[in-house]
Amino acid sequence: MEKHNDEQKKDNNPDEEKPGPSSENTETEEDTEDSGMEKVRKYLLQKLKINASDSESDSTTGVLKELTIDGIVDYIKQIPKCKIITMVGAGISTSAGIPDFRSPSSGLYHNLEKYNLPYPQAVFELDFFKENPEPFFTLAKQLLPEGFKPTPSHYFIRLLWEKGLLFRHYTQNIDTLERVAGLPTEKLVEAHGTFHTGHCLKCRAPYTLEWMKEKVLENIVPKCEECEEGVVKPDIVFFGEMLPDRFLYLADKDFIHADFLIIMGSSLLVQPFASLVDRVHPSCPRLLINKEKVGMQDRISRFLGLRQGLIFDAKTSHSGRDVAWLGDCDTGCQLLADKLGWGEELKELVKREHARLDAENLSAKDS
Ligand code: CNA
Repeated sequence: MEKHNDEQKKDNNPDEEKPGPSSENTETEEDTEDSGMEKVRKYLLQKLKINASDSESDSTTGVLKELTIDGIVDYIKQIPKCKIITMVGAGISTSAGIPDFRSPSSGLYHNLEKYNLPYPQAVFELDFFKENPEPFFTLAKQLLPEGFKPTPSHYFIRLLWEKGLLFRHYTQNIDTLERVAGLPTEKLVEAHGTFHTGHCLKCRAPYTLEWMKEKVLENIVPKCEECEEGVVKPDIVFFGEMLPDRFLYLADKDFIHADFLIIMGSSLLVQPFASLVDRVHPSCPRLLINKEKVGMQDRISRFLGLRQGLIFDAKTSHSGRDVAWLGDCDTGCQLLADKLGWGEELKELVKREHARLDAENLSAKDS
């Protein structure tokens, strides 16, 4: 299989031989402009102390037969025990009834006006929360995992695990739906924390989701019963807080070993999560399943030839490895499952698990 992209190498290789004197006469205006730009590019790489190995010059692409879902399905099928990492955001939970942040009109940020915030993000900022926790808890009612059922996208990820293909699942979501869908905790990295547990901000006393739910659903700001002073905050990561150690440790270890990366339902706007797409090997194909294209390489990275961001405009599989499938996550996952020969299995799994959760919810209400 062709792994090297010689054309790209030639374009980006800073050590490339310069044309000799004999070629000088034939140099066109365009060539002069190109070599001028190349000089600027090299100068900037040097100034910014960017290592050649961070640039695209050593990239090895061309592992997909075609830059389509079919190309991806072929690729997964041909690698025994393909190690797949999934990276997701709020978009995989919207069909469960949980709004995302940024979708126009339905996203949470769009609907925050009533909370009189200085700016929408303040609701998830630690300093603001310490002063004024009420807007967060009012909003938390919409996000709390109360009666929400995982979506076909969640069960697709579970199916990847059951097939022995899921290397790790990285989620920005705090709704715990991966746990409800039955993903084992060792496969799960909750990058932005979770509602599953909470702690008092003053004395760090731990609290369960059930305890927190009771308060939030009754519109009470949860106060610590130990120190009787601190507010109890769910263990979700606010702006201004460190990400969980598990995320930092595993992200460093996992990504370079992945054979394939799937990104779903995220705007890829929150760092450092978004830049995980760059941690896989340069030859690792990446599939985005989302309503819109996101996480694309910016113009400066492109100019400098840096391997940063997704590149969907490659014309051939020889020069690219990224595929964008635009649409609803659940539909995209079902399509992928169909093409992998697991379509009926996925439908059955969703049906069975939803029936089980409905029965559980019913008996919880009765008791
Ligand atoms: P976001 O910034 O709101 O982006 C969501 C992305 O998903 C957008 O690109 C949408 O176009 C896309 N999208 C929405 N619905 C679908 C769908 N059905 N099919 C395909 N694509 C869809 O959310 P991110 O996750 O990127 O932002 C990170 C924040 C959001 C994290 O810190 C989360 O904690 C936070 N968040 C989590 C939840 C949750 O846990 N369910 C809900 C809302 C926000």
